[in-house]
Amino acid sequence: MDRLSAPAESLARRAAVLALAFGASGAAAVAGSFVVAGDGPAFLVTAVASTLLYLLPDALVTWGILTLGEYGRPLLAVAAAVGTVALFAALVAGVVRLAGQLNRSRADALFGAFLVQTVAAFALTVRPLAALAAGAAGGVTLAVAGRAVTDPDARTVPDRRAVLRAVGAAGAAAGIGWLVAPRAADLPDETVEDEGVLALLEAADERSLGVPGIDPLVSDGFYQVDINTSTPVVDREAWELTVSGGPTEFAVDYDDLTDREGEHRFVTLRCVSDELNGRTMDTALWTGVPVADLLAEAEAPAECCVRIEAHDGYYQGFPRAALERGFLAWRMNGELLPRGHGHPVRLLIPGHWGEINVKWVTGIEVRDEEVTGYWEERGWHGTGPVETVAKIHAVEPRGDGTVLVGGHAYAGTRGVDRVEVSTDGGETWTDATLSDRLPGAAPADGEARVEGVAADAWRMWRHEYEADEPHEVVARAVEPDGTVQPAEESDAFPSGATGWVRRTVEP
Ligand SMILES: Nc1nc2c(c(=O)[nH]1)N[C@H]1C(S)=C(S)[C@@H](COP(=O)(O)O)O[C@H]1N2
Ligand SMILES: [Mo]
Repeated sequence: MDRLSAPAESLARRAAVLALAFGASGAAAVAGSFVVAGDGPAFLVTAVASTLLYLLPDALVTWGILTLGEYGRPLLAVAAAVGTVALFAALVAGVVRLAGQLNRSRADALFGAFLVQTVAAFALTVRPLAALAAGAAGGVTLAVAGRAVTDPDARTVPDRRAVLRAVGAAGAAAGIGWLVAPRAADLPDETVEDEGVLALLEAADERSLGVPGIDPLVSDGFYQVDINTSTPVVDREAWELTVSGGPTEFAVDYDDLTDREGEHRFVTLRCVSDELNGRTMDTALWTGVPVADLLAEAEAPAECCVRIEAHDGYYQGFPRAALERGFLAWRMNGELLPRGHGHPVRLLIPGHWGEINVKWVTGIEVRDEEVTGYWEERGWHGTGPVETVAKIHAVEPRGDGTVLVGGHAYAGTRGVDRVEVSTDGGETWTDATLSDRLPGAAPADGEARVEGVAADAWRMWRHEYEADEPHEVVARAVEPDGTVQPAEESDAFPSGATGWVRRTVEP
């Protein structure tokens, strides 16, 4: 064997073994924090993901939202997990090296590793217990890896068993985490057999047009968009909504609110980041009370503007007039409002982009000047009324010379009166079949054009026609006053996508 290559080879081996052992220590720190924190805000990966989201340039976050869509969240989680393990591995590697340079003992090196991981975890999460668990798991993993890994004086190459022991320790921490980590308790099943709700859901079912591949009038799965890397868990017993800005501060708790007789409204939500033919638009039947009642009780002064606050640190500002037509909801399709959609109580603002429909709402403050919201500080303009859209989510050449197309159309509280379809790229137009309007309560000021009709809900459309050549199908919605959905195309950023949806059909 070549004499010269032997030391170089063992150096490389030593480096590789050390990297694996330190990596295992970093992974164990992550697992240790999971044991105590579970999938909550004290979990290291969640904290790193939130920090990343906070530090990343706004343009990059916006790009991520628009191009990654629903994959953005899991990708961020994976990147944060890898980054956290690497960070905590690098920290212990640095400490062990430093201990060697300072001629400290192995015990000092181990204690230093424990300390640096605990302090780093505390800095990221501000939770002492979860931070201690992270440092302890990381330190123990390093200790079991053996003398050759941590003894600053050791010149020997750690054997393969050192890595196996370290990986085993990290695996054990992960296993314990999987078994004992706290999980948010399921919401109690308090679905009430409310006749009003049942009748409305049945009406929605009956009025849905059967179009294969698209949701009925009440969405099967409601999209979720928020700034959180783990869904907030808010205890409804401790929850309170304060209304401030008036002579006296006013507060309601969950029982105060839900003891009131709730009304049921069908409301559609659409995120301002929704692409023209995107899928972040859905409809549910919500149970709650008008915000106007609460504002009156709180004797809120007649100022122009409001700032809304939420449990997750999210905030929004918009004109008070919009809030006056708003709704505070605690049920969704008859069930308790799910955690992901704002449990225990969320705000619904008719006809406006999703972002001001604040979930986990905790505060309403009346102000005498405009307030800038979370997304507006990041370049979006999403506090206003929605743009009109007719989506084309079903395109079905039937194979017998006919084609079925269909989708949902939404124009906020302006309402959809007709949907027109063109099968020649926009030359000629035909009226599509439209679902009957959904019934139910309307916003407080009677913005609904027709009494007893949901003022802020989408409609479904479908159209069947004959075609045997490839062609382009186009759809556009028309409002009751004759306003046609604008043809001019613009991107979702910053104030919502516009234009007509076009799809190529090959029968
Ligand atoms: N507290 C809070 N409320 C929030 C958000 C948030 O991040 N935090 N996101 C808003 C955005 S951008 C949208 S589009 C809607 C989405 O509501 P959903 O998740 O119930 O569909 O919630 C809004 N309310
Ligand atoms: Mo949104």
